[in-house]
Amino acid sequence: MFDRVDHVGIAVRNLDAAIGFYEKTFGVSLAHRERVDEQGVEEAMFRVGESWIQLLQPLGPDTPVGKFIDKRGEGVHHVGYGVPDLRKVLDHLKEEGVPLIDAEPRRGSRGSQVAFVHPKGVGGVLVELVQE
Ligand code: MC0
Repeated sequence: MFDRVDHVGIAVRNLDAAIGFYEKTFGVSLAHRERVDEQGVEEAMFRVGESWIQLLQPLGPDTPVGKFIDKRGEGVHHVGYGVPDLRKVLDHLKEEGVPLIDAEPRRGSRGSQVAFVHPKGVGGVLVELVQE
């Protein structure tokens, strides 16, 4: 059902500072930067093998990542899994009774289709399903 770890999303307060840290410390180069207003974030992506590290700065306090940082501080925010057929996976999760944040696919970054699964159904881990 999942065919890869697409990305790990990491909540940061200051995107420019975090990009600088990742480049200098881990020797990775910025591959993509995008503001996604629908999700209330600006993101920066680094390629690592077939996966991405995604740094997320909230666009304001009343956004998913803004609220997360207020409550828990910076850190791992979600895991994104690549799926070949997002609708099929959503139908399967509905049948399994797993609580979904998005019952239907919506627009993610890089032109992808995404849907989030509620952390209360996944042992406290926010999961994003990504179809490129
Ligand atoms: C909140 N909670 C989390 C969490 N965010 N648990 C694990 N991981 C997270 N990231 C927990 C809180 O601690 C709390 O637990 C409960 O969920 C309710 O939290 P809340 O602060 O009251 O917030 P809600 O309920 O308003 O919203 C939480 C929810 C929301 C996960 C539903 O953040 C959401 O819809 N997220 C999906 C969209 C998203 O995250 N977008 C930003 C990434 P307790 O135990 O205290 O009840 S955008 C992105 O990633 C894009 C650009 C992309 O890749 O394409």
